Amino acid sequence: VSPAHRLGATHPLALAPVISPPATVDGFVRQFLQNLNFDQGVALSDSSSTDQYLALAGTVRDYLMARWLDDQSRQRAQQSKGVCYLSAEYLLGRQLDNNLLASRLTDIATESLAKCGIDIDVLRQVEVEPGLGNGGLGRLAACFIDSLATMSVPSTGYGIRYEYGIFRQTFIDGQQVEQPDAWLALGSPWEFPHPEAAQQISFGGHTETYDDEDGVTRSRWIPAWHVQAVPYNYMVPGYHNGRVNTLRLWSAVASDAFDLRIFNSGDYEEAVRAQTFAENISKVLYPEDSTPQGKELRLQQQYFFVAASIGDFLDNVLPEGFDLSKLPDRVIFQLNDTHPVIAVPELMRVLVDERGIEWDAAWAITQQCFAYTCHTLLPEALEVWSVDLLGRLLPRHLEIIYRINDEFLLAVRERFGDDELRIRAMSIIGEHPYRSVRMAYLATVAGAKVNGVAELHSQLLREKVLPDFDEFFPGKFTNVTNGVTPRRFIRLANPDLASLITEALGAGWTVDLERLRGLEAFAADPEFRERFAAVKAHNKVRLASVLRERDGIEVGDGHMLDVMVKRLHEYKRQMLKVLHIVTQYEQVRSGEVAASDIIPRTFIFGAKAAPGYTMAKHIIHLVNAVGEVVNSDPVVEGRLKVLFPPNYNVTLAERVIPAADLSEQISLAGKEASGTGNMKFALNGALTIGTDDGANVEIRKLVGDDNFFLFGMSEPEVEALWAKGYQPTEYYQSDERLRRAMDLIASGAFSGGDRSVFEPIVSNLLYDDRFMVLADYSSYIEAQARVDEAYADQDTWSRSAILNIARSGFFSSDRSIRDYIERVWHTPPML
Ligand code: F58
Repeated sequence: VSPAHRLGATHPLALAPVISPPATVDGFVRQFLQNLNFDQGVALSDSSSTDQYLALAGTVRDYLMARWLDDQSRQRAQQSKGVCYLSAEYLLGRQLDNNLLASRLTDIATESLAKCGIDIDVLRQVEVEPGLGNGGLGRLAACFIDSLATMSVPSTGYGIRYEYGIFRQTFIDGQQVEQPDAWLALGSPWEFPHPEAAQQISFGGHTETYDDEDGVTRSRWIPAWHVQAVPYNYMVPGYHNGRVNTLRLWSAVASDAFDLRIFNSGDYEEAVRAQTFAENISKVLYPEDSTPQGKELRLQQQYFFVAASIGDFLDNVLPEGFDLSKLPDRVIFQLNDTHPVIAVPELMRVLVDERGIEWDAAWAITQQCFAYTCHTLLPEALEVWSVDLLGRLLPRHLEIIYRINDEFLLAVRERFGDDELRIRAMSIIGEHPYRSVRMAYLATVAGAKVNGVAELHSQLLREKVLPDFDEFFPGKFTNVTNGVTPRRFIRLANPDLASLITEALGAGWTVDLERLRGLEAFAADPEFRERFAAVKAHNKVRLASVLRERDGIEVGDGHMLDVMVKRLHEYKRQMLKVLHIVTQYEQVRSGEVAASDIIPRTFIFGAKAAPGYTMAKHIIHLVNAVGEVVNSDPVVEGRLKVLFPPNYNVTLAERVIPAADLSEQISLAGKEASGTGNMKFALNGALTIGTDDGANVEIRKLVGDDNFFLFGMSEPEVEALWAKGYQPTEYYQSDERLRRAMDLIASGAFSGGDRSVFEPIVSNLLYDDRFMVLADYSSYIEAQARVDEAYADQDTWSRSAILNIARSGFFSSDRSIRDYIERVWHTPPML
């Protein structure tokens, strides 16, 4: 009996499958006008661009709907294993073009709107991208759900529907000022709220013991307060495969029961305050990148979304009466960094306290249901929660964590003997500087697999960060090198390159990126190289017009585009780039180099600093200040330009990356876990100047040393220098170019003569320099000279650029997902 029959439906339409509108211009126009009139409530003649955009989005949704509904029931019905991707961040980027592309509607939509007198390009600009992530980690999650859908992996992405995403960055006098990102202000046409499917999430209170019917003493949680988690569903269409997966983001609202109790006590203001308190949980994305802040609200967010997601899976995805001992055959929860790791004790709590499963059996289930991806190596970035805070917010979970730890340490003792040092080192509970739960350790103990995000990172994770765990859990550690979706980052972002590739290789490369190998043969063809160069030149023109309109800034005509876009962090070493620029400028200013001898370059920066990260903000200020001086000093004859468009985001990335000639990936070796921007640039035919760090290592191996500008110390060399004792001043004293560049900054030349403005940067580099900027300076300057030399021969440069594309097919997120399936998830493909 079909579900419709079960309702007692008799009309043939009610019994038919959902019907998609006809995929024709007439069908599209009809649906669009219907949405404009009936959903937006306006006539075409009176409609604003926003109305039109919302109606267009609604129309694209309508075309995807039948498949989405179909896939949802299929995923519920099928008995095989699926992936629940748990991530606190999804940095999605704009949805319209992606969804048009996936559903093959781009041409029809363009023509249909033109017939209505509307330029679709204008509507594209209306969309505000959902910036529900900080940087690489959030963007990776977005690439992964695209690949999961494209590869028909039964899967759901779970996360948080932040009301405010990553802040909007503006500059005032060259300094970063943050503005709230009200991305929902104009309405959000891609989401489907389901308040009726809300999950109740509890917090606080205490635990108590009681004897169950069998006389066994058990613990239970008496929480103090609750909030409702309301799911908002987003379509995640696969590329040209008819699949539509779901991204489910949770939004917090006050629970009725809680309100009512307070209302009944007659305290109206308190009731409203309580509501605000509850809704704060999903109010704003934490803009900290790399160093977690340990704030209570953040732990609330983490628990809120994982408890809702696990509850949703158990209640709504599993069939009634499901035998939970079989849970590992049905689901793997992938933990995107430590942010969702509180899911581990939550699943234990549900299994033991709510479903009455005995501890050991529950633990055996739990250990097979989780896998953990680590995205960092910086020790200060490994998340810990104070026992105090965790115990206050989630007392039962703390008990569970203690028991997991006790049993784990017992097993460690059995294996390694009473080696107290080692036991202290491996304990999930840290003691210094305060008692805390080490979330990465908890994830490692609970996860069936633990992976790093590039070869080098995974190796260092095993050897340097968690060596005891590697020894204790043989086979648990693995690597899955990151990847990026070629749909968004080549096909959509670089349409001309995509056409050129398709012309050369046929259309299959968008879902089988290794086919780009076929371009190697074309790299030798002078005509193809010329056509590639024309595409690059055109992308520069497109970027120039975006920057002119967006920010009123001008890219230098005929310049090499040298781009460094990523979060601002000392380990990523934007300062090294600044020192290179200042060196070149100083050489012209002092007359050592004639301006006419400079290879014209425009340096483009894009970077947000965490609002509380003072040094990062100083560096942003310095970049802007250097730009202001260099760009207006006639001595450089316009041959050096420094541009820093504010508010770098996915939308801007899609314009900047295809236009770039040179990709700056210059972190201190051993610090950048992987990087994914590096992959996007290589795939768009930029050459990389980079250290042997993160996925740069793999990029260089694949593209070859002739097509990559390597510089700087290797990770072992970095270690050796630390061991020997690093003295940054030695480099300052012995390298004249470096000294002159630093002195120019210190002199106030970029701060109207005020020497105090950039003094914190200068003294930090001279007397601390944790990320060894000065040690790698000379090697970097020499590599940049090689870049200049190579760029002078445009034809050879194009050849290298094409080889970069041809040899980077490995970095598709489709390949990453295949690796996860093979090494971590072991999920069969969906029927
Ligand atoms: C990034 N991490 C890594 N963290 O830095 C980068 O090398 C890697 O390519 C990428 O993950 C994907 O694996 C990262 O973006 C964050 O943004 C966290 C946000 C929440 C607070 C802690 C940092």
